[in-house]
Amino acid sequence: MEPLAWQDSLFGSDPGREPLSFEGLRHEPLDDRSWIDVVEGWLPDHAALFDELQQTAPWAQRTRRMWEDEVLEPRLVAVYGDVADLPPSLELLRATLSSRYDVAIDSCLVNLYRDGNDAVAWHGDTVRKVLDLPLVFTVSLGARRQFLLRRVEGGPVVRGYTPGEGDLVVMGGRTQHEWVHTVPRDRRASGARMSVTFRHSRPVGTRR
Ligand SMILES: O=C(O)CCC(=O)C(=O)O
Repeated sequence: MEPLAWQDSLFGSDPGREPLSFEGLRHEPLDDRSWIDVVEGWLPDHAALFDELQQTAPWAQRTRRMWEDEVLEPRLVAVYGDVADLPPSLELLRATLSSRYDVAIDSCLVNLYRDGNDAVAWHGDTVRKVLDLPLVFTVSLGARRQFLLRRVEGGPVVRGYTPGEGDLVVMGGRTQHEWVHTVPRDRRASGARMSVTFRHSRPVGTRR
């Protein structure tokens, strides 16, 4: 793959910052059943992981059925179905999040938004079909992009974030059932972004 550019912000990386610390965590309820946790700059050295994954991850562009047509998804994805195959850099993130949230994270999918034309449409994650209260963890690498939430039945955007540059966003409670999220197209995006997403298939609190 051609190297992808993303523009480091003047205030982005803070090399003095403790990596993978939850000290600055903000717990932000969406309502009384759903919530978002945010840790800005959770992975200060996000650029190194961006470069590593760009070169080594099993990238694919999937298709999606739209009426009669097969259309290409507007982003690349790399799926690690078996977490035993994770490279050490991703295993460290997985183990840290598993331990903090007391959950057996057992899959990892990385999205690559090559530029502002890449996006993901409004959706709730399919893990909601097997879990009542799923956690979905996202570590953002590279450029910032909008990440928006609205209620599943429709209506306006209720919450917006601009994750990138090592931020951690965790969706919890009933978020996948009662809310939907999107990363919309953005012609002003400053460059490429990756989202490293982690999911689990057994309830929280059943790690062993
Ligand atoms: O890139 C993001 O932050 C969201 C990714 C997402 O919605 C997904 O993988 O289902």
